Amino acid sequence: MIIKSVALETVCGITSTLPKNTLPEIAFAGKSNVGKSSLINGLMNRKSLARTSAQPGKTQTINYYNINQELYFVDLPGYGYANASVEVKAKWGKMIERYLQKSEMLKEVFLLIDIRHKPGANDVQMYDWILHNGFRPIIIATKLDKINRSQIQKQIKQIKETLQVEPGTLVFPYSAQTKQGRDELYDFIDEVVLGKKE
Ligand SMILES: Nc1nc2c(ncn2[C@@H]2O[C@H](COP(=O)(O)OP(=O)(O)O)[C@@H](O)[C@H]2O)c(=O)[nH]1
Ligand SMILES: [Mg+2]
Repeated sequence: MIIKSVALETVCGITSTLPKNTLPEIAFAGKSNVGKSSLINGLMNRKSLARTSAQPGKTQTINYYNINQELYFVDLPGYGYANASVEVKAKWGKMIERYLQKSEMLKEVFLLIDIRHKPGANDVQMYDWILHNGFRPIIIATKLDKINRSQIQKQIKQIKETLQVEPGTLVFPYSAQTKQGRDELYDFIDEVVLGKKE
């Protein structure tokens, strides 16, 4: 995949109607601070179009990035930040649920997990939620540069076991710092989402 154009096309608030897109969508979900914005920026080849860590959890919006007029990257609001109120959490839940249920062009959902840590209860819940809405979550294990090479397989195994993933579930390790793993993600998007062969 070669990035020719990117644009933040739609920002959806809590109550806004979701856009009726005609291009395929790929969604990115994960805990706040897991590296979602950094991954999206990395994939888009932009330093900061997707905002990184300004005020985690402040903006509860769904952001649609139009990539090459070919597909959308959809940045879902993060979860799990410590001081979110019950009200904010409930709104978040409704918003994600609506997105997963109503998005007719949604093809794949990526779930980001920090490669250093055992997934938490929130992550397990998100995984199950994606699954129950008819998608097979694809795991991206972020912050790959923060662990030793010798730890990678052990950490991936822990992630798979904790989430109790379906057999054959794909796990892509990724580093926003070195961009390691990016080509594998581009290939996956090309082949599975866009149906292109090399
Ligand atoms: N070393 C390293 N830091 C990362 C990586 N990805 C994200 N970060 C850092 O982790 C913090 C949170 O990243 P961000 O992309 O804003 O996370 P988000 O809340 O999930 O969107 C920022 O300080 C990033 O620079 C990575 O792959 N490696
Ligand atoms: Mg972010």
